[in-house]
Amino acid sequence: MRWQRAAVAVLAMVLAAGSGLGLGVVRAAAQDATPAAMTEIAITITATEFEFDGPSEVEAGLVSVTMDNAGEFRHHAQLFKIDDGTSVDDFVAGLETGEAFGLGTAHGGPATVGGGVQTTTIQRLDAGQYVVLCFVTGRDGVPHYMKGMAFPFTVAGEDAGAPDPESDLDVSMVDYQFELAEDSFEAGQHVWKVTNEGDENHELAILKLPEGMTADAYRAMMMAPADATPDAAATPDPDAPQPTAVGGIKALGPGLSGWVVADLEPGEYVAVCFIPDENGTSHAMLGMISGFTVR
Ligand SMILES: [Cu+2]
Repeated sequence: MRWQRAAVAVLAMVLAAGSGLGLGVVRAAAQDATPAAMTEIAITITATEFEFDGPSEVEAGLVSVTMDNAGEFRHHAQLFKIDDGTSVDDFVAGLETGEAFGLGTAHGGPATVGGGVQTTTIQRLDAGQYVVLCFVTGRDGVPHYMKGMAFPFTVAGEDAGAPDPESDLDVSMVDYQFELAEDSFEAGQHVWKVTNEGDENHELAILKLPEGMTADAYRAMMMAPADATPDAAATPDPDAPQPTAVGGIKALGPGLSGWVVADLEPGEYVAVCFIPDENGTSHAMLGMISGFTVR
């Protein structure tokens, strides 16, 4: 409840900044220990079917990004920094062929959650042109970014050099596995520092497994070839309880770190990377599924 109110307050500040200063640089003051207040610069991106809304200009530095999924479908907010000399339109057009991935750098952002859920990640953004994208794909096979969920914003100014957020769980991602410092921890808010130490883009999606499903069972389900589609864990029995996407951090380029502010209830979970390799094989199928327990 406190979290929701704070996010509304941040959104109000965003709107106030937008109306008072034209499309001014957004800077929210830290107020309490809510996820958005862990950094001096905080933005909220609202996801609905099928668009994003958020500030068009953000101050450079350590930025907390809260995605408010105000829609009914699952959405995420993948940040990309677009290389100088490439337009947002050209970048988005190049996503279909994969060409775009050579024209920008994956910079994290909140991973998939269901409708009505807010989720926060923190990442260091330097000046440049960015775009937020949702790659979630419905039954029609059309990714949401092609339906309008591609939102450009610019980052301006110099990174003031705020220290990294304090984290209590470190995860490194390599090609192709997760290395979790701990695989069992207590419920409540934790800050995960996620670092890509591999040579490819990786993400850390957090899925809560349904009662009775183990990480091994989830892995076996994903390995069933026809069912392993990105961001849609299918099972042979369509009525069987499904894992629930509860956040995490979207793809980070090699060498980058991001922070996940996770508040998980007790249960069995998996960390999964659904990014495809050059042959289109999900990293999940190459080993990027790690089980963990929240007590
Ligand atoms: Cu990966």
